[in-house]
Amino acid sequence: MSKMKVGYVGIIGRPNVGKSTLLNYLIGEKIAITSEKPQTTRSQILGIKTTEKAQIIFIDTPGIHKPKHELGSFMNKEAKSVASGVDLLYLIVDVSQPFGVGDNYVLELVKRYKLPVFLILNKIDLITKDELIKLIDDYSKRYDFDEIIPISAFNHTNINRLIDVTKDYLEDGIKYYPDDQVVDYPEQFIISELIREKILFYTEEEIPHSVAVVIEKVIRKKSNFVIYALILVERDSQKGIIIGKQGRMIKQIGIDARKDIEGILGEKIFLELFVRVEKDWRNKKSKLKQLGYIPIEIEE
Ligand SMILES: Nc1nc2c(ncn2[C@@H]2O[C@H](COP(=O)(O)OP(=O)(O)OP(=O)(O)O)[C@@H](O)[C@H]2O)c(=O)[nH]1
Ligand SMILES: [Mg+2]
Repeated sequence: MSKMKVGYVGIIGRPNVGKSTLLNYLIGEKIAITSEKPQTTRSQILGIKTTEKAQIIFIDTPGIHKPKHELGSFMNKEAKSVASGVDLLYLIVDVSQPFGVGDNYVLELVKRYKLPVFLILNKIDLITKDELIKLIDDYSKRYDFDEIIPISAFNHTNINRLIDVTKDYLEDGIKYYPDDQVVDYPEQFIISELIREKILFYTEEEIPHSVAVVIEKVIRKKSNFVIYALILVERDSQKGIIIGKQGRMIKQIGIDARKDIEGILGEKIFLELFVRVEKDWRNKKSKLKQLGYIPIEIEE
């Protein structure tokens, strides 16, 4: 068998810096949802990239933030625990945002892991060359990063270089996954995530974060799939907003989600959406577990 570079890369950073956008481009498929709103990703998402000479397993994580409820605490644990199983970390930052307390928190965390760290300066399409040079200078004083790589996940700038340099940090080994496998999650996961993505897109303020989506039933019919999904919200008022005037909002969410889900499944589907109020679900541990947000215990 020919030699291959094989290894795990953890993608870590604050919310909204472009971690999932980068993951999708690295893998070449939409395997994680993205949005303009922070705290989109809620759990680790594994993406497998296999080429002739390498298999790199990327693990996207929720953005690290100050948690306001149990779901937020779960998301932070999920992010931090990635460090225990990877060979290399990508610390992603958004160059269009000033360095602040939150950035410092994540940086201090990453320093403790004793792993090689690539500082990835994302969204360079939003700043000038001079600004970028200054940022690289500032960041190299903060920590001795193994690599500093400016990219635009959105415009696909410099990603090939990122992949090339990554391979240099991986050991020769044997593939963990078959060549055609790109994710390790069940199809139901991405179906529920795509519905949540449309809700994130169409709603504002607290609503995007107060929503969870559960796939209740999938029925295989001769000419299509029928998918029944339940949207959980925390309050009656939120239920009203998701449904919208004369049901217009939920209809639109359904239309958009259906298109994306059909793209992924490669088949026609019929999507039935329901909304239910589940008071304060983000603070209920048993409910979180039921929804698949199962905390990983990590030793500090
Ligand atoms: N201009 C610009 N926008 C970008 C770039 N990369 C990502 N974005 C945008 O940044 C926003 C956040 O992207 P995500 O990939 O969802 O960010 P994330 O880090 O996964 O966020 P969380 O899951 O909340 O932690 C989206 O609106 C993206 O389109 C980039 O290189 N340039
Ligand atoms: Mg994300």
